[in-house]
Amino acid sequence: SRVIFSGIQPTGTPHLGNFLGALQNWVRLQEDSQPEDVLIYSIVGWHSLTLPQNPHALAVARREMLAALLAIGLDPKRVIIFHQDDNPHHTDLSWVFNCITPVGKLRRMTTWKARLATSRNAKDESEVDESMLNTGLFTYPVLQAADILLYKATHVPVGEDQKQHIELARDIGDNFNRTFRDLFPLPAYIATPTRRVLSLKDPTSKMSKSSPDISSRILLTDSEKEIRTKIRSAVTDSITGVTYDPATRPGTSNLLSILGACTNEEPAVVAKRFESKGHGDLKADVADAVVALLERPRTEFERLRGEEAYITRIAKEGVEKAMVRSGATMREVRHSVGLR
Ligand code: AQP
Repeated sequence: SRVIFSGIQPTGTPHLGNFLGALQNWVRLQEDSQPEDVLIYSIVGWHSLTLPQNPHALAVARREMLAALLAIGLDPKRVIIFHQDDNPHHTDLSWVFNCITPVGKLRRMTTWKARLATSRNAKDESEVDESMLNTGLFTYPVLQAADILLYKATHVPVGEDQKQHIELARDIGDNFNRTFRDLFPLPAYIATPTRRVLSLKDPTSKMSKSSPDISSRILLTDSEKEIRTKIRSAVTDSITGVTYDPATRPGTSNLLSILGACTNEEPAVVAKRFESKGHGDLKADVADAVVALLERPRTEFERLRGEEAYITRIAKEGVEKAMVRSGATMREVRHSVGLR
């Protein structure tokens, strides 16, 4: 039997990248699961504090993220959905893990290196000083390891950008097992068919909730009109014709992989259909496909976001189920380290 764990930060409305890179797969796993499998999906509020958040906006996004997870088709009768910050065991285990994780290992995380580089716009990473970045950003992957291992997860479906963090979680679990006792199965990363969805405005970086440019991403809640406008204004290139070449034509290739994700085809195969056509035709087809893909989640979300009492009840039932499992693990952990 499998224990599947994944999480998403309540840092804003989920976008097409979150949906194709992670959330759609969460639903597929629910549909394909066996009765003995356990699926646990968490809204990881503690993680979102690593970057400055507007407290009011965070509170709204936190509640709406739960509505969004239900809107995409996750069924709280079949999977555990809960707020990480409702369950104190996550920070408890994260502390234990902090105490067995070398600083050098965290310095090697590419997400940390990227933060360092952008914070100083530095060319040479070795010259950057860390004094301006908060400690939470640095130890974030340790908290993520705790999220996963707390439930003794065996499989973790996340976007490609998170792969190195799953390897770290395996490392930390292995370290605990060898230092204390064999407690944690080592989790495997589950790849999603769609890898990285890129920003519509800067196709060298990923589509992201926290980008200040709202037209760089398509939200799960966007209307048909908004989706069409955003895709029409997506940055491509001035080369005639359509070919799939992510290195030299990132914008065009991003549109091809979005369309391929919707039609279940390889982007290079999609490109063949547009050989004698132009960017305008491609964008029109991408827009049609995305509108169709997001139609149901969007209407469901509009319906659910107003159902406050229902959302609150689902959150409460979810964390109760989660804590039965995490409580058992924390008793074992405390026993193992000597804090009984
Ligand atoms: N552009 C993307 N393409 C494919 N997958 C993506 N994911 C995020 N962006 C893309 C995947 O979505 C899941 C949830 O992500 P998260 O909320 O935990 O944080 P993130 O990866 O940092 O996502 P964002 O949208 O960029 O949020 P902010 O701007 O707040 O940091 C993960 O499985 C992730 O891989």
